[in-house]
Amino acid sequence: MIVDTVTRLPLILAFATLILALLALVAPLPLVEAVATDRQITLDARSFAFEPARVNVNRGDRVTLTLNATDVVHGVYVDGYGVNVVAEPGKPAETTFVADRAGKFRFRCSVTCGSLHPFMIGELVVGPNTPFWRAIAAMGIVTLGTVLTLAAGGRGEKREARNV
Ligand SMILES: [Cu+2]
Repeated sequence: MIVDTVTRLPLILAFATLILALLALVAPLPLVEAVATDRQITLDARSFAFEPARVNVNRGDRVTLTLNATDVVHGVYVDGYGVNVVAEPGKPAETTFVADRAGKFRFRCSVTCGSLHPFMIGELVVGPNTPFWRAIAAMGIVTLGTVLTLAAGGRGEKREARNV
């Protein structure tokens, strides 16, 4: 019985590794909310562009968006989030929201500011954040599991050789 367990150890370890790796990939992770941080994003708006035109945050982040109009009155409306803020030149305006949905969201000027106003757009990218760390965790578990499996296999063979 003991010998059985010893010879099966590599198989058991390999199986346990697989289960743990799968868990790391799919298990609900309460840490996600804890990792969320406060983000200060400053958008400079001028006719007819935002600077930066692309904003990256992670899901769960508390985003404080400061709009800075550099020439005329501009606004920023974030699709999908319903966030809208309007700033007069020299008077930055800010709003705070939680980026609770992952994906790409268009943001656009919400004040008709001139001929190219409809093209005054940018993109908010809310990254899911966790898949990267889950992949790293799964890889670590697989590596550790492989090392343990090989070590156990080696020991089992030695034991078998001694028994002969
Ligand atoms: Cu505008």
